[in-house]
Amino acid sequence: MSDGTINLDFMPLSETPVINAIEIIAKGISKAAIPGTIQAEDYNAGENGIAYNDMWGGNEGGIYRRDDVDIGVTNDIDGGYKVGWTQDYEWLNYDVFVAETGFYNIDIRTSNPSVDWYWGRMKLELDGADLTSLLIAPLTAGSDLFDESTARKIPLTAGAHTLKLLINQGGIDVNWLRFTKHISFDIPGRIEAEDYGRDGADASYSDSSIGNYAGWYRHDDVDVDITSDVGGGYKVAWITDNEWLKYDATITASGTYDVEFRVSKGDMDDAVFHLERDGVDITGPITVTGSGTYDWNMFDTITVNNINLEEGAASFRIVVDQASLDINWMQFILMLPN
Ligand SMILES: [Ca+2]
Ligand SMILES: [Ca+2]
Ligand SMILES: [Ca+2]
Ligand SMILES: [Ca+2]
Repeated sequence: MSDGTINLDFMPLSETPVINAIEIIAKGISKAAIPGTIQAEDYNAGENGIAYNDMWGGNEGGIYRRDDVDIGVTNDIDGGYKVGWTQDYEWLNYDVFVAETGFYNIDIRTSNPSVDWYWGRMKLELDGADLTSLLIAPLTAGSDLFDESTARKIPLTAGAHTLKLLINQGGIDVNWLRFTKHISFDIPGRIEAEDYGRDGADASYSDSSIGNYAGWYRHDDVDVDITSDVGGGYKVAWITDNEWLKYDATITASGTYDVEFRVSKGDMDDAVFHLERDGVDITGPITVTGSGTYDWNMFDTITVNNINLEEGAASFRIVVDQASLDINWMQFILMLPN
């Protein structure tokens, strides 16, 4: 056995050796290492309601483990097994060990063949506290075709923890969860609007309404919603006058940049915002013309040219002077290196 210990306890010598007892000590699933990849099917050993929550008795797939969690074989990139046949509010617990306190990116590899792009909700909790708020499993063309949703820059403390994957809306299959160290938002590159800092109100953001109105992705006061824009993911929405969002990044190359902003403006009025680096306005006022479509998932890319950036650590702040608009991401493109 590679996964446990068998102790054979013999009686004292007699004419014929007799096996008195066979003790099998199951090692169980050892604590999963973070950073690292946790296979969905390697949830904790234990009873339904403690190690996991599964609505129907037995393993529908009949493979790999013999409790109530439903496990199937997958032909996904790394093969192996997946947790499938998921129902609303099922969950799986994982004992994990975080090597080092810091920020991590978390990728969850799922299939989601549902017909509506806003289905497939899940979230992660750590030691009973919300870790990611609601995440969306990207739509895939079949139940064995997978894609990843990513939560970026999640703070974790070193040591042993219990991680819970909660499936709020079933119908998805889960292959694995991957934890990697978050280094920095590198520029040139893209920063998702929803990945503003994690230092709280007045340090990383200013938001005039308590709580996340839509409840997706983050669990502070910024209002983060999902979007059907190209690439999907999340957007910051319900922005009001003078709200702002801050992003710590590393500029790896000095030069002249184009900065693209992916924004939507569903109503008739114009919106105005600007971008600051380390407290200095680097774009001047940027006007977003009202589309009058009242479809806040119709995004446009606005490009601001000739922004000079020196390399080094940078704190960017998007300040909305006149609301409202929704913001999906901003992208820094190096046009002319210094
Ligand atoms: Ca079951
Ligand atoms: Ca797996
Ligand atoms: Ca709010
Ligand atoms: Ca986004």
